Amino acid sequence: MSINNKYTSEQLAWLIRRHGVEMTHLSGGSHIGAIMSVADIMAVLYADVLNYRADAPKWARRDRFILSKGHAGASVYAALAESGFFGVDELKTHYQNGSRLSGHVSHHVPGVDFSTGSLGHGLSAAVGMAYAAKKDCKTDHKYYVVLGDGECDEGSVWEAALFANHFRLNNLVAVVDHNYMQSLDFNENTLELEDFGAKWKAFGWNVIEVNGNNHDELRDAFEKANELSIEIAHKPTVIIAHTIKGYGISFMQNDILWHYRFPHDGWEYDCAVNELHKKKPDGIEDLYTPNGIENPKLPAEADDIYNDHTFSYTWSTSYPEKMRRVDAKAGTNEEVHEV
Ligand SMILES: Cc1ncc(C[n+]2csc(CCOP(=O)(O)OP(=O)(O)O)c2C)c(N)n1
Ligand SMILES: [Mg+2]
Repeated sequence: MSINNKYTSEQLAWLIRRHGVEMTHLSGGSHIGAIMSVADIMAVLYADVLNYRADAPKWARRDRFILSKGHAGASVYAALAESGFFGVDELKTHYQNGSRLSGHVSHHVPGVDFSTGSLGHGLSAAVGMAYAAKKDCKTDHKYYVVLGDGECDEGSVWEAALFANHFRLNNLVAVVDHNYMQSLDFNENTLELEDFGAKWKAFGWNVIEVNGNNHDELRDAFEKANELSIEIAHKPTVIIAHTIKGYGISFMQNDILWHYRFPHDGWEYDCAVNELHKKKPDGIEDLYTPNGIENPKLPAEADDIYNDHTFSYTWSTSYPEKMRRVDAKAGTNEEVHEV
């Protein structure tokens, strides 16, 4: 059973993924890969970690949450709607003219504390809020922020990290969705990040590394973050959540194409929906296609599926072979984490 939600985290993660497919499909909006990658983190947060009241979004004791990788806004909108902050039907308006559910995260939406989308700002904002709460001796809530790993190319992230350690912000937990990719390429072909955990450690943070598509590991990590923030010199904690971009739909996994591409009418939408239906947990309903799609269009021989669309794939020698994850078809999270 979940702690804070009528859904378990597994149910909520499925719903976030299903809404994510529909919302990007209907709007022709981007970032489905980023939504799928972060869905499990969002689900565990809203089912088991964050303290909130859907009927009172500004409740003073709520845990504050910032999705700093605001391009995955559909994931937080879906989590909020399914947690009771507003009606699930409204999700269909995402990215449409006049909708408050803008493509990137908007604070006009109930349950959202800070607008994001321009990368590199969420941690700084959370650090400022956490610092203010400490100064005001408010210890009845915490501050959570989820960043992208490519986002950590932004210098402001590291200035905020320095500040958080210096002021011993043990009321702050950052999670990095470490999917090894950003918008056009692997991180390592853009700006080298590794040894990522060592970098956070050097900035003074407690560091926990987990499989970010595994709910038990995530739950344990959040629990451990609570313990560490008190035990270890009152430091902030970062959870480095190793994920797969596009996780949950085989032809989207580890394929940079799906950062910007949306599931088009035809086999892309049909296969995405049917793949999700094969793993649908009991006790939840699919609002859009309750029984999946009966006669799904399948990709034809000539369709561009399972190809690697990362332009640097053929020339990069710096990226470890196992990290390339080119075999999205066979890839599972477990295999990837053998590295
Ligand atoms: C300041 C800024 N520069 C560029 C962009 C365009 N942009 C949107 S998503 C993205 C890649 C983000 O990669 P990452 O943080 O790893 O997130 P992921 O999609 O992999 O979860 C970029 C560069 C932006 N939103 N903000
Ligand atoms: Mg990334």
